[in-house]
Formats: sequence, structure tokens, C-alpha cells
Amino acid sequence: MQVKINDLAFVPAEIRVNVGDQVEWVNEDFIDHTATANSGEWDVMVPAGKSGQVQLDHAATITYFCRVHPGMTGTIHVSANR
Ligand SMILES: [Cu+2]
Repeated sequence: MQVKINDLAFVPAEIRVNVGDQVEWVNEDFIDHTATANSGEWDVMVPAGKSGQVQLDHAATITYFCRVHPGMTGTIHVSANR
């Protein structure tokens, strides 16, 4: 599933995926961002004009933010497949 980063925001800010799915952030801004789990589980660099990915391996509701711009936040609902 793809999440865009545009004008200092994750778009869409809230997504639903299944265990094993990958989330890719595509940075359309001209400044670097990160996608960093509040839990500390992962910290993905998303440089300007580039993308970064993470694979979600367990069911959870994960909140994340950008370390450079803490006002940028998002939520990922990860569901078990069955
Ligand atoms: Cu940022």
C-alpha cells in the first residue's frame, strides 16, 4: 500500500493493511522526512523525492510520525489475515 507525503502530511494519514503487507511512503516534498513508529519498532528514512518501505509482520494498530516534523502523524491498522 502506498502513502504519499505531500506538503508536510502523510496522505492518507490512516490506512488498513494485512499482516505481511508492505507500506511504501513516497515523498513528493523537496525536504527529507521519516516514517517512525511511536513504539520504536521501525524508523524509515524517506528522502526528498524518494521512497521508503516497511513490511508489517504482526497485527497491531501502529501510530507513527516524522522525526523532523513531529506534527506529521499517521496510523496503520494491521489485521491478521485469518
Ligand atoms: Cu517530515
